[in-house]
Amino acid sequence: MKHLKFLLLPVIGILLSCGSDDAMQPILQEEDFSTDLFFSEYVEGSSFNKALEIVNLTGRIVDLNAGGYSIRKQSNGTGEWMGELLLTGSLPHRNVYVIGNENAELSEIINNANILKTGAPMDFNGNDPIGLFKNGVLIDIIGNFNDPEDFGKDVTLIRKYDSTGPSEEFNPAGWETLEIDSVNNLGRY
Ligand SMILES: [Ca+2]
Ligand SMILES: [Ca+2]
Repeated sequence: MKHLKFLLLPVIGILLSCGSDDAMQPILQEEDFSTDLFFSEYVEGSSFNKALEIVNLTGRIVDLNAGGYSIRKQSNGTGEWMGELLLTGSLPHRNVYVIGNENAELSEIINNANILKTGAPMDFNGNDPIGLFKNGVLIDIIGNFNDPEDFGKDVTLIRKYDSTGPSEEFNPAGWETLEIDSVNNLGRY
């Protein structure tokens, strides 16, 4: 026993010094987390092949229902935000959440979807701004509010990896454009 005590004391001393040393803490925060969820992908494909993807880089599990997250669109870039779709379920850090049009023909959309929806807001066709809302407040947007011009027709848009947070202003330079019906990136980030 005497030997054991002798051996343990230095170990306990090291543990105590680590616990009280604030310099040890930043190791857990090396990653730059985003302030909130944001859109990571937009699929405006042929027929009903339409999908949206949201990524969680916040560093925590997000309860979508409790957080009051929803999707809306501004039909043809005019009028009020409409077609609210409430999001449900929990989204772990580094995971994505896919919303698909229920009538999509591409299996990648159907199989990767967390929610399938017919009609608004999943009936966008290139000139309908799409908003991510939190408790009714816009936090991220694809397209230009109050602008009826096409911004995303017959394309897949992928958020570039240097875009690391939500934005209330659409910045086309922050998105990579892929050809129509590109769905290989859906369901992953
Ligand atoms: Ca439209
Ligand atoms: Ca993706």
